[in-house]
Amino acid sequence: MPSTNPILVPVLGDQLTRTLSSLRGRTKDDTIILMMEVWDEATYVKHHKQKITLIFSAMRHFAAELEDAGWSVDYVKLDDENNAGSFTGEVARAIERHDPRELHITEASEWRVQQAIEEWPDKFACTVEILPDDRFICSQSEFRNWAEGRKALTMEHFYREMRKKTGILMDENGKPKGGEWNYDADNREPPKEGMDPPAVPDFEPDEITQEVIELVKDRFADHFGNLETFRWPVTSDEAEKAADAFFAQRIEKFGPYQDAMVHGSDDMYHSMLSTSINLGLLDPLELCDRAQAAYEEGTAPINSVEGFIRQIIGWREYIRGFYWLHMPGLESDNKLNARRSLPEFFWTGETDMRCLADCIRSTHEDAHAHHIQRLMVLGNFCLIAGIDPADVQDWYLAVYADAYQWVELPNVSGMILFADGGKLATKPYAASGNYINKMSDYCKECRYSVSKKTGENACPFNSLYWHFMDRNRERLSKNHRVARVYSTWDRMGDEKKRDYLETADAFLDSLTPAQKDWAR
Ligand code: FAD
Ligand code: DLZ
Ligand code: SF4
Repeated sequence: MPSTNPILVPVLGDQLTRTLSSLRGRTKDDTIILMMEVWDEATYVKHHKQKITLIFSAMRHFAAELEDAGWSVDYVKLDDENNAGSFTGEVARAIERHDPRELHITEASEWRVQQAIEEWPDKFACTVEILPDDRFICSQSEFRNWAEGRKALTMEHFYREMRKKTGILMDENGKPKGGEWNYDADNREPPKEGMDPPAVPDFEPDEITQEVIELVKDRFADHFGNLETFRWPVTSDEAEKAADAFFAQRIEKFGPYQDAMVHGSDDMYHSMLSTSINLGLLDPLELCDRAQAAYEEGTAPINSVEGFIRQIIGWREYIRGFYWLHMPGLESDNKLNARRSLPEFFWTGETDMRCLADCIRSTHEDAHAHHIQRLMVLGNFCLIAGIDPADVQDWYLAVYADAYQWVELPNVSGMILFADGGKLATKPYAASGNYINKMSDYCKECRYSVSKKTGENACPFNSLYWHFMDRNRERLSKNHRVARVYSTWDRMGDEKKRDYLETADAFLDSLTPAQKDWAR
């Protein structure tokens, strides 16, 4: 007699799609789907209030959709009596409740959680099957094979492989559509005076979201972030509407203004879809197909379409492959020996540096900042001020609604901090105030002067840049992409050099370190 006991399928907070590998092929009459709000996940860093709200609300909506479609869902709320507080503890309790014959789970996106799951076969009496997460285009083993034997893991090379694999933006002769693989050179326009990008759709919190907002206000009162402005899509229908708006109104200018920064604006022509993609509410390949269709229908130019597709099948896939290739270990890399604590102003926004204050404001209000704000303002500051990678990782992981360690860590450790010693980037993305001035409207109303190099009123990025170069000379001067910078430094007179270093030291001494318990 075949067992009539059910199959238990735990679905994690970022696995909210019916096409998930653990749900495919399951039948409604012998499956119990388990979803768990647990204290450990909500507090391993002190996530932004909007991030917790987004994940719990999206989980509750997904559970309701599954139930409406006839699935049995065992949903454990954070405040349920006896909630064990961890995935393993809750799965153990669910096994007691349902006595399943098997447990099927799609692998976790994060190493920490996957480690816990891998202990389940020994811990639990039922058979445990761990399935690959095939929502990604490139599997972990495919990325390992691609990386093997390569001296440098150049994203552009990986990206071209993904273009060939998917056929996206490829013509019938196997050549890139439009003639080029990459149109980045056309995508570096500074903001135009008076530009007015169409608004990103807002999704009013419904009853389910309101209930979660009350829970978060009550239980996570000391976490960073504003809840009044919560407007993220929490269902796949809402996420599709957000994607519709992007393809109808903003993709056309996505490319040229991808790197532009405007005070008061963290969306510009960006898609604002990362939260939905990472949760599973949107399929990344479908988005690329829609972008390609926009090019073919003539509603968006090739540089915008290729730029968007490169972020998804290039950067996003590369980052995920890179994470699994280098974990564990990436989280403790500190190859530039950066030891300074994160400044308090990262949590309060109280700094006279107008660019940083604006990026921290949007991070607080929206749990979002766009890529160049994360990379060239916040990230560049952390790099050249020598902030400890552990502090920076905790901050980025906590404050962004789209942050999971698999995507945050390679971006922080590899892309902004060079803490991995150059596994991801060929050189540190260090820049003076000049770059920010060129690509934004921040500087003209800043209390610091971007054209001043040294002294109290000089833009701190200018002196920090040289301080960074000087203190890392031994490590960086052998890098041929940086060597030229040292020739410039060496040509400066001793007095000028001393001015730079003293200005930077005075600025660094003025920073108040953050209270440690903000993040943890
Ligand atoms: P768009 O500009 O519209 O880009 C389209 C999509 O491309 C994004 O939705 C995202 O899915 C993908 N994408 C673009 N760049 C990257 C990248 N570098 N890595 C991975 N995916 C990318 N993205 C996250 O999803 N989660 C994070 O925790 C995260 N942390 C970051 C930390 C740092 C230091 C930096 C520099 C970047 C980080 N990013 C992260 C990447 C990027 O900044 C965000 O994906 C983007 O800002 C989200 O807004 P959007 O959806 O409007 O993106
Ligand atoms: C980020 C997060 C938070 C805040 N809370 C939960 C939760 O209570 N339950 C859950 O299933 N997932 C949560 N997540 C997301 C997880 O940390 C993440 O989805 C995966 O575990 C990735 O490995
Ligand atoms: Fe930022 Fe410097 Fe410009 Fe001020 S002057 S906004 S600190 S880059």
